[in-house]
Amino acid sequence: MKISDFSTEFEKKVREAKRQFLLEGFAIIPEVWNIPSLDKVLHALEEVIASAHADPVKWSEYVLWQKDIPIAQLNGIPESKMRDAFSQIYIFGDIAMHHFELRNIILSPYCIAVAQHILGEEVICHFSNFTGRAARIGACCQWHRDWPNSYCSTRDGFQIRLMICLDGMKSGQGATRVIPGSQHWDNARFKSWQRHKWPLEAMGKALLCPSGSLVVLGPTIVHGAEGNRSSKARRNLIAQWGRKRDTLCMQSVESLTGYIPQCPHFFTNI
Ligand SMILES: O=C(O)CCC(=O)C(=O)O
Repeated sequence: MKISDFSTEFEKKVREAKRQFLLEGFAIIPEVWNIPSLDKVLHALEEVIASAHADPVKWSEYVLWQKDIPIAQLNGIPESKMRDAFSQIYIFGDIAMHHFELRNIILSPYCIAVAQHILGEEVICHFSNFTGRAARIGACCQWHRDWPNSYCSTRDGFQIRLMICLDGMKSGQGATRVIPGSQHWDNARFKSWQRHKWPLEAMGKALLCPSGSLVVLGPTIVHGAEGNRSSKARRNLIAQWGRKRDTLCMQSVESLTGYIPQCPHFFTNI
């Protein structure tokens, strides 16, 4: 796909996303993929998830189960559903490595174009994962910033997370929440705010979007995610991208670490 193959509607959405990102530290690009085109991706994801359930020991290097996260993240799940909650996948690391359909969507021209337009120059992929929030028993994720972090950080903080929202995110479905304005806080302000342990549901703004949307999170926007209490799963594929020229610190190298797109998809900066 060349840049000339993008629809004007997509180009308009990406330009709008950059405007939103510069102002708010995050952006929502609705309906980048249509539902039929997500079918094969969901099918691939279900296949990979089924393999992990069938042989957890074999997949232990990649999978973080809900049984292994702090119990507070499962608050609100009834005792009778805890066993089931424990057996859900929270994060599946290096997800692009496990199926070509997953790699294809994570490295799709849409994602590359968004990463390049937002970061404003040649980009490099850092890592990918699947973040799951199962229907009714999906865990929450506490308030945090993505930069700096001990798993994978650029030295100077020029990095973004792209979340492909396969099921969309509705209220009560484990939507990501952000604290507007927090991208400008210095670290001391963030740390003192974090000490209050603010509840997730009551604070900030939920990033609601339909299936097939792409959410962009900047490095310092404070965010978390509600537990999923709805009857629909909330499955996101996440990739972190940075500028090609930046120094990267990584705990372990993934299959997409260092991937540089061969075909640039720049939009002019108008
Ligand atoms: O799953 C989410 O909604 C948020 C993911 C997240 O916090 C992250 O990738 O840093």
